[in-house]
Amino acid sequence: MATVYLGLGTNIGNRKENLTRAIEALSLALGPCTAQSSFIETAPWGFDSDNPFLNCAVAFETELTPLLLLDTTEKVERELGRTTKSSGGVYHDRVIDIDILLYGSAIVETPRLTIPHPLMHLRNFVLEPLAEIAPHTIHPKTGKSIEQLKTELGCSKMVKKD
Ligand code: PH2
Ligand code: MG
Ligand code: MG
Repeated sequence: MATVYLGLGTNIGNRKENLTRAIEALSLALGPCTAQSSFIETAPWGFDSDNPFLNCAVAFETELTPLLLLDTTEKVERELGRTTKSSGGVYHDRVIDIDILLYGSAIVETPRLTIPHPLMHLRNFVLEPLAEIAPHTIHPKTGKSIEQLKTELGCSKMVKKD
């Protein structure tokens, strides 16, 4: 059994409903969500858009391998209506994005999947909600806690939405 942390984001449609529906669908596939951060409004990072994001972080316990977990998160993204995938650092507005941030203390480097998420330590919209539910969890690549990574990145102004 591994504790996995997922980062969820949405910037079109009813964003609160999108996050809630994604968490429900993930719970059906994986079992109960064991921790959930608040929903945080964040500015689009890495691309220009008029549509602000709602982000959150959640935890699950799972027996699935990392790649089977990725199949599951991608299936839930499709079920919720996601049609495009961002690649090569080119981002688009999206109904839902579910990223695997951490899988226990595993380091996974395959063409399809990299864990820890390769950009998580650079993103306030990930570290802020993740620090609410896993402040002392160690990022296995840097050896630093989530709280420490968040402090080092510096916090931008974020608005809690629930
Ligand atoms: N996701 C991205 C790119 N930029 N910005 C915010 N604020 N929130 C996101 O979830 C997000 C982003 C790529 O997946
Ligand atoms: Mg993403
Ligand atoms: Mg993604």
